[in-house]
Amino acid sequence: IMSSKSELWDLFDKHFQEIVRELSISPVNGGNEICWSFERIKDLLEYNAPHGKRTRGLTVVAAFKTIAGDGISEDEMKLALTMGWAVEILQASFLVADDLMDQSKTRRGQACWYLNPNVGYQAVNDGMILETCVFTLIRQHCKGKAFYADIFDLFHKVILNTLMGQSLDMEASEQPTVDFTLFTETKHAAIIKYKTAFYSFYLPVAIAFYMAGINDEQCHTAACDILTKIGCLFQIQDDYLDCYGDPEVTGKIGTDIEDNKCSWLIIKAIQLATPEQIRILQENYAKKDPEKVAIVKRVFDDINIKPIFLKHEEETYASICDEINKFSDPRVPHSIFLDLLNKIYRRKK
Ligand code: GPP
Ligand code: MG
Ligand code: MG
Ligand code: MG
Repeated sequence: IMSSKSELWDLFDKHFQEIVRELSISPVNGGNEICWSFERIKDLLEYNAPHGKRTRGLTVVAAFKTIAGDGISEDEMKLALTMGWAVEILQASFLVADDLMDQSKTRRGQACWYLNPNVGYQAVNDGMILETCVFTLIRQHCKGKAFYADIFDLFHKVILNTLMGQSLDMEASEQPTVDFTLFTETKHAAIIKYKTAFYSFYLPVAIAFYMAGINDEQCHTAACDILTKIGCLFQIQDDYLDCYGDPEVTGKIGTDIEDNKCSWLIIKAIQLATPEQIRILQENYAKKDPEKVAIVKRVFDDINIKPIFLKHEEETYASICDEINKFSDPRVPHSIFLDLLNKIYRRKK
């Protein structure tokens, strides 16, 4: 039916209003005495769900179309759009909580949700409300279908992985002192895989697989392996953009240096720095002072971290391409992986 990417975007965009309507009507969720509270969900959703790149949500729809082929019904298409929004709303729930934890200022070009005067720490509850919206959508739209249990379990497992990854990210950064011995490549690899890769790359494709009847462990494991590798590259880019991205383009202002994050840049810097540079990093990392942040960035520049990142990105891209070429399952065209990889390669936002 649709061919161009912008048509899919428009269709996805239009579907959001239906999602908002459904989730903010109290009879679906509970009694009328609490309806004012459900009206608030409308604001919560509209502020936090639709302003991103929508890569994750659109991936559900695009992957489902690719696997299921031209024979998909209008109902199936609608369900794919709904599940796409479920993933975008899950992402919104993570971001609302993450921005509070990271003390960020902006997200997607607007103030972080928790910074709104009538929100504050209520953002904790709002993040959890958004998460339950995901399960409302799954229940309302998938109950009774063959893949209901698989999709339900999938979300549950992926959310757990993400929370464990976020926990590791926070554990490393909430140290009272700067201790670079805690920042190892192994720990960084675990953090990025768990906090980002599963929900951002495996989840959307796995939903499409289940909807299309692909539920064997072998195929899911093989796809998950490739998709989490794409996800790790994506988070390494995110770490890089935190320092070198243009906030006008990314829509967010970096906080990793201030927050004592175990990010790809500091891991590389520790590996390449001279003892004197290590001393400077130790003295200036994890401080809210903009001058100290600038000193850390200067050390990054001095070790030429930009070209090192670009080389890493290029090599990782090539190695993931190799892995995709080795994937062989007649039900799953390589374009599902390649489109995603090409979409993120050399991204600026
Ligand atoms: C990215 O970390 C990971 C997430 C936003 C998901 C984990 C959040 C939970 C609450 C489980 P990040 O802090 O580097 O992202 P960003 O740079 O977008 O703030
Ligand atoms: Mg953050
Ligand atoms: Mg974070
Ligand atoms: Mg980041």
